This record gives sequence, structure tokens and C-alpha cells, in this order.
Amino acid sequence: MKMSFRWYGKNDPVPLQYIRQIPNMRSVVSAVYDVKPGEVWPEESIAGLRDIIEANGLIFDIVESVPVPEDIKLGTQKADALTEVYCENIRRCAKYGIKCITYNFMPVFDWTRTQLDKEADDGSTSLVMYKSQLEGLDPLKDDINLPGWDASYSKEEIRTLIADYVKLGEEGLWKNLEKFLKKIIPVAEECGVKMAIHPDDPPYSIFGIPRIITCEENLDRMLSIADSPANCLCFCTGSLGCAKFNDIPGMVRKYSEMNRIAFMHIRQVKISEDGSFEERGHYSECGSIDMYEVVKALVETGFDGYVRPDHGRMIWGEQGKAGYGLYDRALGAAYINGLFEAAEKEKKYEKKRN
Ligand SMILES: [Mn+2]
Repeated sequence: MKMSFRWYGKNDPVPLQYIRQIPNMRSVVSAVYDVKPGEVWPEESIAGLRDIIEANGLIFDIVESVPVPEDIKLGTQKADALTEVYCENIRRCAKYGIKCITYNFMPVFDWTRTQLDKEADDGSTSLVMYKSQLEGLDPLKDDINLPGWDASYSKEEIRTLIADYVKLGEEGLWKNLEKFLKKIIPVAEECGVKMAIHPDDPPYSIFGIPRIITCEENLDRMLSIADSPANCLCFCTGSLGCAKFNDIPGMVRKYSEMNRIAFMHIRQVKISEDGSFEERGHYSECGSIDMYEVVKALVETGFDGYVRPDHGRMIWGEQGKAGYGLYDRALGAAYINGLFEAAEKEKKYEKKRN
């Protein structure tokens, strides 16, 4: 596996030289943040990221994300031209050494939480989603301002967008994803890039907005649209794992065996009875996901893709971007390294014994 760490560019409070000090750290996961979705990434921006990352002893070979504009997801008249731009961004990334590009097909909002700094008993804070806080809210009527909702939209624009997606429905969204994949996957193949779709977070519909990258049946459907080694998953244990219907270790084993996981996001969540969830420390006992079983499934199926510790808590007084502090993600990386070392050695000894 190739250990990696997300970094938000020169405005990220976490310095690259600190990331480098995490044992086994290899790749930095980043993106060009100064252009809007739907625009071509300037080559000098991609080269600039590569240069600064390499100057700090790390590798820039994985992008998260090249965002998919709403017009593509909605299938408007602008979709074809924007898909062309998307293909050009794949080519440009490949030119500067990128091997894997993460994206998602979530309408309107990348993720939904009700609070970003919920304090736990130990004084750490993390992102949470409590169902009780969403109940009764109607984005078409109420003035909702949940954390993470794109502030660049006006309230009126958000209402129109949501109404358009509700009208489009799940099958309409599938149709637009299919059209998109049929265009981008051949380009990715040609460039030697793996496209890794991130699941919807959480993996079910909220406010009647369709969501499709949610469960095993739908992941199967997504992968079958383009049966190519370039059409892959960014398997996020935390996003898929906050729904009880997903068997995380089982799904990891299945898709890793098929060689269709390009990127693993390892994040811990604790699900409660009513379907609410809290993000937790990565260690298995802290939440609902058995991380040992996840890593064992990867090692036993010969996984050689990218791994990163996903959201961490805020601990030790650190201030910064919620979910993306240094300390807890570094603890996560160290823990994941330990699980991999143990599972890999166990596999080797097992071979010797037989
Ligand atoms: Mn994730």
C-alpha cells in the first residue's frame, strides 16, 4: 500500500515538513483550489504543487478532487462542453505524474453534518450528524445553513438546484453518470490514470435529493458501466460505514479482489440506534468499523493502491480545518501502518507454514 495524507495547498495550516515526519508517509493528496469547478487547471498550478511537494521529500501522484460541475450531474446543455474540460484536466494531471484522481457524483453538497466540533467525553472534538437535528428541516422552505454547505450559492440558487435534482431522480442521475463515465474512462485509460469515485456521505438521500453511490448493489452497477481497470472506487470506510446496511470488511475484500479499489479512505464512525453517527478515533474499539478486518481484507487480496487516514478529531488543542488537523490523522496513519505490518507479516508466515 502507498500511504498518503491530504493537504490543502499553501493555505493549509499543516506544513508539508510535518507530514513528511509521519513514518511511512509517501504521497500527498492535493488539488488545484484556485479555479472553479468546470475550469481547466493551469499547468503551472499543477507543476507548482508537484514541485513544492517533491521539495519536501514527498510524491504528488494522487489528486483529490477534480470536482464534477453540477451541470454534468444534472445533464444540462453545458454538460458535454464541461465533460471535455474534465477530460483535459485528466490529461494535464497525467502529464505531471498523477496516477489516481478522486471525484464524487454527489448532488449539491459534498457531505452533510450537523456539527463540526462536537465535544466528546475526553475533550476531543469531531464531526457528527444527529438525525434529530435534521428532522423537520425543509431546504425548499427553511433557511438552512448546515456546516459544509457551499456558501457560494445564494439561498434561491440552492432551492432551484435542489428542486432540479428532486425532479431528475435517481435514474436520471444514473443516466448522467453513465454518460460521464463513457467519456472520461477511455481518456483515463489512455493516460494511465485511475478514476476513483468517492461514495456519497452519508450514503442515503437527504431532503429528497437523489444519491446513488451508496451501497454494494449500486457500487456493482457503477463499476459495470465501464468495465475497465481505470474505473475504480475511492473506498471510504467512514462514508459507506455510517449506514448499517453496508458490510465494510466484506465489501473491501470483494472490490479489492476485483482490483477496483484505487484509493482507501480509512475513517472511523460510531453509528447509533437511530442512524445518527459520530466520527471517532481510527482504532476499531472507538467506533463501529473493525479496522483490523478492513486491513486484513486488503492485505489478503494483494492491495497495492493508495491509503490515507481520513477525517481525524481535533486533539491536543490543535486549531484548524475540521477533520483535517495534523495530530489525529497522524495517529491514524501510525495505527494503519501497524495494522498493515502485522497483517502482511502474518500473511508471509502463513505462506512459510504451508
Ligand atoms: Mn472519505
